Amino acid sequence: MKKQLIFMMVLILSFLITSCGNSLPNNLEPLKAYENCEIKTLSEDYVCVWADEFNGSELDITKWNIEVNGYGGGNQELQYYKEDNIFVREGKLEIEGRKEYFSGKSYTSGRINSKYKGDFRYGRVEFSAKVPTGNGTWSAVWLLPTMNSYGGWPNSGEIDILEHVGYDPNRVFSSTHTKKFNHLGDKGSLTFSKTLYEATTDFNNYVFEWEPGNMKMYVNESKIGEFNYVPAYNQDVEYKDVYPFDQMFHIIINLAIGGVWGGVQGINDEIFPTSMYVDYVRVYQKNIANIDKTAPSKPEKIRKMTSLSRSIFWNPSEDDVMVEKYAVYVDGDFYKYTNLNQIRFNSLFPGEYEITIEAIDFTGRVSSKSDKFILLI
Ligand SMILES: [Ca+2]
Ligand SMILES: [Ca+2]
Repeated sequence: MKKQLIFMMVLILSFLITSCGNSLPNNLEPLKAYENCEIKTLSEDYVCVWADEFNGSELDITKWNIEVNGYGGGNQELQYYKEDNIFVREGKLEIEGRKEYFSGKSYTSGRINSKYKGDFRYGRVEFSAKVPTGNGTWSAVWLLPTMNSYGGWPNSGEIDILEHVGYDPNRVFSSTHTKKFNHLGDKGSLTFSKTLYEATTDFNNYVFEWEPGNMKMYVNESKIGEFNYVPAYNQDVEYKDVYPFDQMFHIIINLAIGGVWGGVQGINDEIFPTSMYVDYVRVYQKNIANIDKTAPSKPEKIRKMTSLSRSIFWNPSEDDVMVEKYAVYVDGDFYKYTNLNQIRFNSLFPGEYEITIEAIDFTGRVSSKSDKFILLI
């Protein structure tokens, strides 16, 4: 009897400790650092959640898929991607481009991706890479959407953290591709470049920081470019058409040969074999459960979009960490969540509606409701 009582008391006590220890509205837990990441935290904000230090003697296929094909990447590239062009040695990934006939192609090389093995939504990707030089190489470390929630390429987006072509050795490029802005469309992709004399001679540290509505690329701590969702400049489309970057993405590393960009100045066969190297890839995410303390600010300045019918946007709410989404209400009833500060009311009949909006952060904290906005459809 006494034993049972003590057991009960311990149970109640531990329940109390558990319920007091985490008072976040959505019970979000702190992140645990991935143990095989060489740098497990960056300040108190970021925790390493996925990494490959390339320390073994072969590619870790629990983290990567090896692509084998002669498809040309959709860019008329000339390589056949094979497994035996990919090495892990001396603590680094090496992808070797060769002048080698294989299955109808004149060159071979390698491409790996982390789909379903390293997929994430928001965070910070950091890697160290050295890329080859000489006409014909086209190196890239980039991201593609895991689920294509908004449709096939380019509608679900593409994020190129690092692209480099061998005929332009001292420059690195960062780009995004979307339905509205892509390299096959009349508006082109959105691209930044930076002069980097050491791109092909040294390992350089590349960083991609990704938050809702904002993405920044850096090399050696100096910014290459920044991509933001600005609805005022895109009043003709829903946010997903210019900024589908609110879903899971995964990493791709490849060395292409030739193609619509890499092959612009031809291919110098004298450069082969030649390799791109990656020392590590680390993915960090903000330890939101530990650092988020306050609710977002009230959504402000709701207004109608000028060229897209039945659509509104508003100023993004401020938060101490990040706003995850907005809850949109029509005549006081919940209508829909939207991840960025824009929505189209596809299912409303013509009429007059009273719209209110709340901002919600990743801990589930909710802002106060916006002022009412009268929408005429
Ligand atoms: Ca390494
Ligand atoms: Ca917050």
